[in-house]
Amino acid sequence: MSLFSDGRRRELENKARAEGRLPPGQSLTLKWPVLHAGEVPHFDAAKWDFKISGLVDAPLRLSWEEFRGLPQREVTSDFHCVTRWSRLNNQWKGVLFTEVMKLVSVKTGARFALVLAEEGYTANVPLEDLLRPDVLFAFDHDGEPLTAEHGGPVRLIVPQLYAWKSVKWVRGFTLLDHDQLGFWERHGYHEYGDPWKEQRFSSS
Ligand SMILES: Nc1nc2c(c(=O)[nH]1)N[C@H]1C(S)=C(S)[C@@H](COP(=O)(O)O)O[C@H]1N2
Ligand SMILES: [Mo]
Repeated sequence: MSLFSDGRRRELENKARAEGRLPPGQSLTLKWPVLHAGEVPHFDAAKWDFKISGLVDAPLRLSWEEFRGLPQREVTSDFHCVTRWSRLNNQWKGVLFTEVMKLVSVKTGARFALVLAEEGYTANVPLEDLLRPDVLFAFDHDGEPLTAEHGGPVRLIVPQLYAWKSVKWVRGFTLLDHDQLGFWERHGYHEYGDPWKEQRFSSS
């Protein structure tokens, strides 16, 4: 990185810190690192589906065309990775989590979701967190379709939690009455992951 661009980065970082936009222990990146376990999966629209299961009156399965055809919204939010970088003001476009929830009838007792992705990646998130108005299944980032390495064609975005909860290549979720640990959470990451409380690792 050139001295000029790092000077600019540090200037913006100080501003973000002063405005309370940077959680503790995070530094600002103007780039967008790529981070995931395993390979970038191959996308085949004909085989792709989105499934909602668990504590719903009837399980739901949507094809790519059906999912893609749901009403879309734009949301701007910040993205905080547990490896200590934050990327601010990301413009996401996609289907709000609450929009998808209009298609199912949730059974009483549903309190957690296990979000499911290609290749067996999972992340657990309380249902209450997913119902926030800025949580969405994003197709676009900063006006461009998401690249495959960033989770395209569609990824979940949960801005208020560390980015490992923002599941790339998402394929659905299961609603549960208890918290079931996902991939990183089983490997020692915090079960909730609030960046403002630095909930990076599990204490147990
Ligand atoms: N399916 C899947 N989603 C994932 C991951 C992964 O390994 N697999 N890694 C998570 C982590 S740790 C981070 S920081 C973000 C990174 O997203 P990015 O590569 O677009 O920056 O994706 C999250 N979503
Ligand atoms: Mo991460």
